[in-house]
Amino acid sequence: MQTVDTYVIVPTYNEVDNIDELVTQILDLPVAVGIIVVDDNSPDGTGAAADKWAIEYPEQVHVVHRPGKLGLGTAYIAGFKMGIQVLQAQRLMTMDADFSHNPRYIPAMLVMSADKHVVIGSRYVAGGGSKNCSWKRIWLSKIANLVARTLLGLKANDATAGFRLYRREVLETIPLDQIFSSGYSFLVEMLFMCQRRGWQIGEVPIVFEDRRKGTTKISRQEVLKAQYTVLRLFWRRLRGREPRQPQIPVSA
Ligand SMILES: Nc1nc2c(ncn2[C@@H]2O[C@H](COP(=O)(O)OP(=O)(O)OP(=O)(O)O)[C@@H](O)[C@H]2O)c(=O)[nH]1
Ligand SMILES: [Mg+2]
Repeated sequence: MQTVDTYVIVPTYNEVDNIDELVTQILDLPVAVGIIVVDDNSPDGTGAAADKWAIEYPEQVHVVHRPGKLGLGTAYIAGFKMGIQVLQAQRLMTMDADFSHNPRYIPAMLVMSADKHVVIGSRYVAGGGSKNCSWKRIWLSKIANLVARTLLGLKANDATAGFRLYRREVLETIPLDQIFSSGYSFLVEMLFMCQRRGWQIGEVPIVFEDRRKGTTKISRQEVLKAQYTVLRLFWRRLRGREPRQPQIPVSA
């Protein structure tokens, strides 16, 4: 078996209907990737379902258990720490558990990571798109992207996507414990930090599909919190608190 140096972080909260199929599909990919499930003590038993995979595939599947719902952003951070400090990962990916992010795009994202430090699975580049999403969901995403790109100067076309790959050296420069957002706006804050530090960002087209099973965790409160995060980062940008570094060349 190939040694695993890339792990996909999958934050879960009540994803018992999705987790088995997702782990199966990731392990079946023609590339060697491991999985770090970060479960927030899901009442539906997702954590226990993930544990069964970790027992069967101790090299590839790892589970971080947290005591309660602590937010998407902090779940990613817990996964990054596990990947960097414990598993010595060279690349860490993030994706949702609900099949909105199809694992079939992982190989193409890995290929692009040879030339880019951060790779986004993107709805808004040629070949990408959204399937079966309500107009409300599509507009929420489009407006969030427009605002983040305009106020923060983000260059990526899909700045709010949760399907990403970060090379290890990128994560080593980001002060994870200082990230302000605990929820969905973590994604915007993280991208802002990566871009300002000069890391090169690429996008692979993906078709985002609305979740088939389970329920959304995005609340009105999350949307408000995201607006606050963007304004806070905009203020930091205006005050020159996050100086723009020159682009860093990509090494092999
Ligand atoms: N560990 C953890 N996972 C979370 C938390 N909130 C959301 N998630 C997971 O993060 C991923 C994205 O959440 P979703 O509810 O699907 O949000 P979304 O994809 O933006 O919204 P939908 O389009 O409605 O599915 C899913 O795998 C969730 O189970 C949380 O507080 N803790
Ligand atoms: Mg989802």
